[in-house]
Amino acid sequence: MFNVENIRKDFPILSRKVNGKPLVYFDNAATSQTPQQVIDVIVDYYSNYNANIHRGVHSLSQEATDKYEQARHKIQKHFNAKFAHEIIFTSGTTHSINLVANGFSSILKKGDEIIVSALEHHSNIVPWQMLCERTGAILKVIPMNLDGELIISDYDQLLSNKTKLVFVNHVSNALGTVNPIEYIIKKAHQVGAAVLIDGAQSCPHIKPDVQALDVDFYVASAHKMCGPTGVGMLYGKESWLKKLPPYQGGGEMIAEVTFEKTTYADLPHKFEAGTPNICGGIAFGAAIDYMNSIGFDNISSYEHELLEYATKKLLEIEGLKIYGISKHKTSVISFNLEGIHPYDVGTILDKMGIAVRTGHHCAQPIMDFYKIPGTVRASFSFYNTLEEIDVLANAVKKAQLMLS
Ligand code: 7TS
Repeated sequence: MFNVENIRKDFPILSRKVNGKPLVYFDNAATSQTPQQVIDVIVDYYSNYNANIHRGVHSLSQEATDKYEQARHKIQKHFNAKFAHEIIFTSGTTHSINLVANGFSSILKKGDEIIVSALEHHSNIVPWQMLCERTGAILKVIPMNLDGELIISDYDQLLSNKTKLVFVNHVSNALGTVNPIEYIIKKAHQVGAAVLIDGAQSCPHIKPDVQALDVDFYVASAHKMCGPTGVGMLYGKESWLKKLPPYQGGGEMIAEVTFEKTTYADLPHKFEAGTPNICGGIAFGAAIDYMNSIGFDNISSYEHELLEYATKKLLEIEGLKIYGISKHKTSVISFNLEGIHPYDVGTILDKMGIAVRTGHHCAQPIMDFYKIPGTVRASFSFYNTLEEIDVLANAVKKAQLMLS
């Protein structure tokens, strides 16, 4: 049974104070908090079996290797990948996207087209612009509407036999919109294009099935799913991962090295040069176990309740505008108070112990679309409560009084 008070006991940080007030942590889209179960795994690693992996014959190295590879299998199972070697450990979503973008340097030709959406985080824009500069490929953009949704009929128009790759996020970090990725993937495949889905903001709320989606690449970061920072994953279909060249050269990614020629290791090691974030990978597996023990159905229905309640409470405040009002949303509310800069609101909320993000959220094109400098973003997780939303709504009212 889902019991938020019991769940909160798993998160030591939630009982601390900030600026003399109980912490209300509403910056979950930036990074999630870490439960004791994951902290224990990190402490256990450094206390009991810290060793480099895939190389030592000694017992500690074997133990660390086994745990790291078990984590890969947990991630495979969670995302329903066909093979464990289709899961590449990376340092996070940004690294995963750059790995794929770099690989496509040797595939794209001048005049090929690639499609992005207007709702992206900078990390799913800039690597592709860099790819276009290197190859002469052309970047096309699926536009958005005022509700913060993609205009899908325009996507249909952009697709052609020149399209080689489509990359969109599953969920927008700035607005919380859930994009129709099933349709986007199906349509891209009809013209022979590959699809990368940025799952950084979906994976904390939704359990994606990469085989059912038939997606070519799916990427995520552990730190948004109750895991540590500095680790994430790239899922790639085996056929694509075999086709892409390695991203970085170094130890562990080779089969044989001579000064004349080097051959590369099989998947997944071909993409995992150097000593990885071993503890992070193992803790990522533990974070996935933790989230599954709560259950993604429970998580999404409870977070939906938080979203509905917060939307209602915040809209009671005169002069408050919410950006992103799609029916298909995760628990993110981006808003502004009329005539007041979001940064000022965020600063006052912090004084009251409430953590939100303010600014452009690394999604400047969305802010440009709305002609605003940024928003205040409150993003909720399954360990937040309705009472905390009351605290937020009251604090926003106070901020409005103080600032207007
Ligand atoms: N893609 C999306 C959709 C994101 O929300 C983020 C991070 C990234 C990629 C990059 O992930 P990283 O783990 O490699 O940094 N988003 C945010 C955010 O919304 N606030 O802080 C970080």
